[in-house]
Amino acid sequence: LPEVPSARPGPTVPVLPPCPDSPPGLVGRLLIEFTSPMPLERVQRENPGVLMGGRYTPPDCTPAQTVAVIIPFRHREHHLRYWLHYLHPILRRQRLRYGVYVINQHGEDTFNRAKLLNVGFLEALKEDATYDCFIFSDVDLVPMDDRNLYRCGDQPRHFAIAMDKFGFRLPYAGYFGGVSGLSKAQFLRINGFPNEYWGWGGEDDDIFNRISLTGMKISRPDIRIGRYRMIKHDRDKHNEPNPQRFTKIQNTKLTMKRDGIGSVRYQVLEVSRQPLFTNITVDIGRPP
Ligand code: UDH
Repeated sequence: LPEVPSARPGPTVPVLPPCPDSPPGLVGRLLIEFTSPMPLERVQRENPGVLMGGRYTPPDCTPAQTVAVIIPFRHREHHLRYWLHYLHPILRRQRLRYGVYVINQHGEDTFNRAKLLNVGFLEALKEDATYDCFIFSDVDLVPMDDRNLYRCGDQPRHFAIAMDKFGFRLPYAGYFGGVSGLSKAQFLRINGFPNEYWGWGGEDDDIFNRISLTGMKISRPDIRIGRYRMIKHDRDKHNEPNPQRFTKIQNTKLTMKRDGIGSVRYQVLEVSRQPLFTNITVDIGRPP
């Protein structure tokens, strides 16, 4: 009888099935409150599957995307603990492969949210070149429903559409603030975000303009699902409303070509991998 060559046994690599479009373990509406104290040790204990730097990969399936969650930050440690407490379990149930990046503005000069988000995009990619979806989230916003999936789609996504502080409604049709998501390609197509909005306001409208001007449309969840609680706070120091914002948002078409991810200048002062997130402290300069 002819001898049939036997297949050589090699190392077995378990091949996990693709993660389902609708994750089976979601619970829907969530009870969100910010009254009980939230020590970081407790949040760590609750999330043993989250690796150093705030990285997570589902154990039972292969996600289609790798998601970098980018948080603009300064002096909000107390909010960050609630955010981590609520978001890690939600993102795990959503079967995401993700990492959490806190982009911490160094010093006490005027805050610049959009520039920090640009820094987050570049620095996350330096950590892991496979990131292909970027979710930009304020530190004080927690979704009230885990069916609001933190993923990217074929259009830029606005997640925080029904916040408690706006009576669970969109405040105006072009609102794109709070929590948004763009694929890497969508982000690059709009030249990233503006670097020249110092202080509070306008940068989210500029981003909305960039998206419209490049022929894309905002995608949003159902209004019953895109609900958020915001942690109540007073206005921060050094983030006063920017009086230039009204004129600046008239000029996005002219400014977006020169001001964006292609022109962002900054200096990273420290990258530190914490148990539940990666902290990147950055000097982004000050307004001219
Ligand atoms: N942020 C910081 N530190 C700051 C300023 C802003 O971390 O000093 C970040 C943080 O992620 C925050 C986001 O930027 O969620 C947006 O800033 P914001 O929360 O100040 O903006 P929002 O529109 O509030 O939510 C404006 C001040 C409202 C004062 C209302 C008083 N009742």
